[in-house]
Amino acid sequence: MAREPKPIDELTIWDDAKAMIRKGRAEGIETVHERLAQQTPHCKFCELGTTCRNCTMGPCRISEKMPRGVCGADAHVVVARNFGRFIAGGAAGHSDHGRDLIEVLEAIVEGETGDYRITDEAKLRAIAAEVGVQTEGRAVMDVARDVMEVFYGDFGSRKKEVAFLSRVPQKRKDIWNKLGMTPRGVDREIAEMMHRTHMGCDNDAPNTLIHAARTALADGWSGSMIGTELSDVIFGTPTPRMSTANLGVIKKDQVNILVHGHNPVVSEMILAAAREPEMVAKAKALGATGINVAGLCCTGNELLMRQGIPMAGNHLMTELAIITGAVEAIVVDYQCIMPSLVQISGCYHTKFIDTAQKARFTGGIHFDIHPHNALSEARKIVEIAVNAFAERDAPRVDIPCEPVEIMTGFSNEAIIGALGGSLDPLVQAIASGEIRGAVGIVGCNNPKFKQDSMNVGLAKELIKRDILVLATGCVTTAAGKAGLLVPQAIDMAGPGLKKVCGALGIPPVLHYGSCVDNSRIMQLCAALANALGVDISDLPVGASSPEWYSEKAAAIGLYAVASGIYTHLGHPPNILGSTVVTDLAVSGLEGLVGASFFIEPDPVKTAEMFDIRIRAKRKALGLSE
Ligand code: SF4
Ligand code: MSK
Repeated sequence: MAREPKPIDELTIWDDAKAMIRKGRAEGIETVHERLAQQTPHCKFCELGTTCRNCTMGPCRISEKMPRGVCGADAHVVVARNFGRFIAGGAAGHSDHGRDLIEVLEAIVEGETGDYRITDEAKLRAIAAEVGVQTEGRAVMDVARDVMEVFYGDFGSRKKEVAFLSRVPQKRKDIWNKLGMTPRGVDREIAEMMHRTHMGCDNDAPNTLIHAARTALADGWSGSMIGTELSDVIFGTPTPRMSTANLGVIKKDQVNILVHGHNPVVSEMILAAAREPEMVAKAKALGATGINVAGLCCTGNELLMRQGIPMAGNHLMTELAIITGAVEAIVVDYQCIMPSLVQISGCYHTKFIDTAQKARFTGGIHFDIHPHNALSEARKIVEIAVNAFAERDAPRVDIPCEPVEIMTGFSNEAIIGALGGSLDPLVQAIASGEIRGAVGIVGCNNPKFKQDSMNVGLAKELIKRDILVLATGCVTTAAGKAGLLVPQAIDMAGPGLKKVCGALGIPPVLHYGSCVDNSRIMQLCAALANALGVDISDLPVGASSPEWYSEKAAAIGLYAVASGIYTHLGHPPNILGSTVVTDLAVSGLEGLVGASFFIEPDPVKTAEMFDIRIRAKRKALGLSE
């Protein structure tokens, strides 16, 4: 029997969220929390990962009484196959996002768009040199064309390794080569995972997991990394700037447009159109004081990092933002967009607008956006939003709080700039113990957790221990709302971190970008390891996805581990039905790649685990613990 939804106080740590869940319930609007209650308890076989529907001799459920599927597959094979496909899904999402940026670069190079351009030529030339493209004395478009070809090549089958492995320490590459884990091509590894998990192929769980790691590495060191780097080239490399966050960024007197999804290609155009004086004049003619473009999830992070737009919320705030009754349009690209947003938009005057052929929503208004028509289509979208302002039902508007300040825009280039041009001061701060280590806290919300309790709780516990936190994805908004993304947050940090961040005028939790921008963290770790002449697994660093939900987050976790980074998850993926797979994930991988996962739902205990790990890594490097 379905369960009753939990009391509101148990669902989230945020007052703005509580107010909107309450308003939604009063107005008869169902959200993720009600639907989770309806779906609980979940299927036990699926939770354990022991159900298989990879062929029509099944579907099969593996248990003590029924230890093998119709084909003979046991629990280990079934769990490994399911996990492998889960990882392939995540890698496909990030990497297809990366490919879309290559297509925009191609449109620029071929002169097929005037809406996009190369904004950061220096970065283009820098990455060209890293992937073996000649730059000296060459015109920018010639360099861009060759970079485009190299990156398209990363998606194919002709390479021995993807291009950005040029960044990886040789010791790490040797490990991958020995294990057969070197990512050769993004689409190749994903396709091979689908092949291996067909009935009658890879029936050895550890072998399937090695390929899962290779698939994830193709995501982290290619698909995602290309997404990040080309976004910087096209839209500009982020630099530190101030902005605001929480539902209070939605303005009562303005046309509010929320951009949601992951890829900045469309949302940058929406912002550009909304800033055009003619469009603002139209909004004013209808009684609004302006047009406010605010972000949700990672498209929000992308525009926040580069343009400083305000951030309305993370994953579990997306439905609640509409319930304010003050959103004229929600414009989406792809990934993490709950289909329920269409229904909730329909309860208000909100227009739900989808923009990607590969992410259509029944009931949404569709615009087919491509590089050649992006800005003109964006203008039509903004006009729809402006006109919707006249349909707003004023008595139903409730914006529950005032926004809080945040600092954003921490790319590696910005960090190196702030450090005076090299990583040396960071290396010295780590060596002296002022910064004892660093942990990337990344990923999502999941209604199975009290929203952001782990995301925020862990960040606070780590900075207290002089461990620098780099945040991406939906953790960024959580950290911002908790006051951790402003320089004054050093008051919550330990003495060493307080000193270093205070001197630089930066927060102890750095907003490092969107989900694909975890590649920035990987690049930083590789650069630190290269600077010290060690492997990534030797560094006093860690990664965590406390409240993760998505296939993409699992792929991120796996490429972090395979890169040598000890990685925490707040709850396990659906693998517990196999001791072989579970043991490999939480311990066996340590012997193979020098890192493993650990699962822990408590933020204090998690921080303690990281502390122990960082102490051990520091000691092995000959540093004070
Ligand atoms: Fe069952 Fe094997 Fe078919 Fe899976 S592949 S559904 S375990 S028969
Ligand atoms: S949006 S993958 S809920 S971080 Fe990147 Fe947030 Fe997780 Fe989506």
